[in-house]
Amino acid sequence: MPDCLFCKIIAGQIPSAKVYEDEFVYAFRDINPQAKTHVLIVPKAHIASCADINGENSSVVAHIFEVIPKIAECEGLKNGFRVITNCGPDACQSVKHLHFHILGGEQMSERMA
Ligand code: DGP
Repeated sequence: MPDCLFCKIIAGQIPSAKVYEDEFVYAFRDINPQAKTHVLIVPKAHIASCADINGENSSVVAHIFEVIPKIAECEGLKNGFRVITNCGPDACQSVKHLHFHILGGEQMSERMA
């Protein structure tokens, strides 16, 4: 998707701090961390948001959730972590490329909104 920030990061056109990469997904450090550890994991194929997951593309979401525990282990998140995806304006989704925030490395608030 030519005007998509995360597509440009995946393509290496915009630099990022890579944490993990395979054929289907790319993970990198959030530029504005909201916790001691804040990693974003995205599908390489452009999916705009959680609302656009369907039977054609959902296998990559399953793959993302297989990779997340590996990233958490590599990042030393032994005491737990939080996974969040923002979907649409009410949830303040700012980048229109499906992404999952992996947050941890410290005690987080019970509040999620
Ligand atoms: P969301 O608000 O859920 O759409 O999250 C988008 C996240 O993307 C936000 O936490 C900041 C991060 N972000 C935005 N631009 C860049 C960038 O150029 N590089 C990196 N590494 N992260 C970015």
